[in-house]
Amino acid sequence: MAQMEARTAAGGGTRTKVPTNNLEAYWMPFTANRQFKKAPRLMVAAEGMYYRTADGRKVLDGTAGLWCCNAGHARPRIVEAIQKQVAELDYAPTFQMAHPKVFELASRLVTHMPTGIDHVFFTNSGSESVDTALKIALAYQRAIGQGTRYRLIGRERGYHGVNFGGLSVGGIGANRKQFGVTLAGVDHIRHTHDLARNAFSRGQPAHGLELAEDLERIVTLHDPSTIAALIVEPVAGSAGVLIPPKGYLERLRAICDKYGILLIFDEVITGFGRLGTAFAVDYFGVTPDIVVTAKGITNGIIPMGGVFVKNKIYDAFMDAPENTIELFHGYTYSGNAMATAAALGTLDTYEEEGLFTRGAELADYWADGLHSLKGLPHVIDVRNLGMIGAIELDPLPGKPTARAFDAYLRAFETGLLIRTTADIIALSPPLIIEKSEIDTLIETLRDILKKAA
Ligand code: PXG
Repeated sequence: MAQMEARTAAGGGTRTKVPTNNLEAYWMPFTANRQFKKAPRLMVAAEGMYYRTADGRKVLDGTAGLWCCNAGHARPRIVEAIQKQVAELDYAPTFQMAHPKVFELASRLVTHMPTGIDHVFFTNSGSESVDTALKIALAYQRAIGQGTRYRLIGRERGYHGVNFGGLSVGGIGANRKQFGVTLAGVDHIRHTHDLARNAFSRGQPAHGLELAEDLERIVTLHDPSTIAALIVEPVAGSAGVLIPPKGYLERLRAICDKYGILLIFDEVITGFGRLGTAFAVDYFGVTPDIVVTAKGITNGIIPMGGVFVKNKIYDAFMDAPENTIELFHGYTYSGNAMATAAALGTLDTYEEEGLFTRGAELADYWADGLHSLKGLPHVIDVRNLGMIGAIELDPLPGKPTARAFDAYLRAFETGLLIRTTADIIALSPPLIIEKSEIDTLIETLRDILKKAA
């Protein structure tokens, strides 16, 4: 505040001091700012499965924050790790030097990856992880003498963050249309959402395996010699929880192998136990070449991401003379000491509490609860996988998104945090959720949907 007063005085202008509780200065991300600021929803505390709002209400966290607090809130191991770290070593560069714990973290993380994926590059978010993965894919193709492979292929309705690489391979029109320019040399395969054939599927839908063949169309169109990599979310999250049809990811893997295309799985939401396995690679038994992660890596507490690569990729960069910087890429906070400590505390929590597999124990109960909502007004689909759930609503005529957003507001008032995208309600509770809390979540939703606009 003192700084702000000083600046105003020095400028000699007429600006008045901004009160500390003014909501105007903060330009909120992915938010209807003016609507929000008229009736703000502010969280002031969190513990376990619950948030506490500024007006003192408890809100059950049905979304693990934004798909990230997989171990719940205020977990002691993580709190202690961060507190200890800040007092011991707050920051150390990781360019041409480092701190010991970041090696410990990398070594521990790769033990949760499939055999042959033994290296991880750290970033600070999902968006940075995606762009890092795309750059590694391009540089790898050059390193192995395949420099004509410059194209990056994504999928319609895919979400890969908001930086230019991720935006380009992403397939959500609303996220792209304000910006015009995206990367050149990008194409998209078709998405797999097909309610006509798959509505109310429990787990992976039965229909749609043939949509993987759309990659063959792209290959024919552009020629394989121009394609570096395909990036997909094993389960698309942001676009409204699109679950891959049976056999689909396996087929994508086979086509990529056939043409020397790298397969990148964006596991920013599926990673760290969301499906009842450590990663989606285990759930589906499909091993990509690169695995993109973020969010749950630190339980969402300190920004961090990790890009895991197959040994053949890492090794391809290690051919040059020893004093060469192998990859001209990195962030001031890659492997940041505080994020590293948070990640180690998070990994301790996941491992000690068996949270990577807890989702598998709860998945059937979760699916039963979700599918009991079939038949409620305007519910046109219920879908689930692991500890992910989605309820798709028929949009209000002429007012897309309004019906789901109304449900979101009423859920919040009733004490339940859900997430909506278009007219789809997405659910991804912390993996520490108890069955009784699943009951509360489902019954609260049932009440809200019964009275849907
Ligand atoms: N990839 C995927 C698959 C994601 O889900 C990102 C990349 C980008 O991560 P960062 O850390 O840069 O935001 C994401 C992020 C939602 C929602 O409600 C999902 C995300 C972010 C915010 C909201 O579905 N996913």
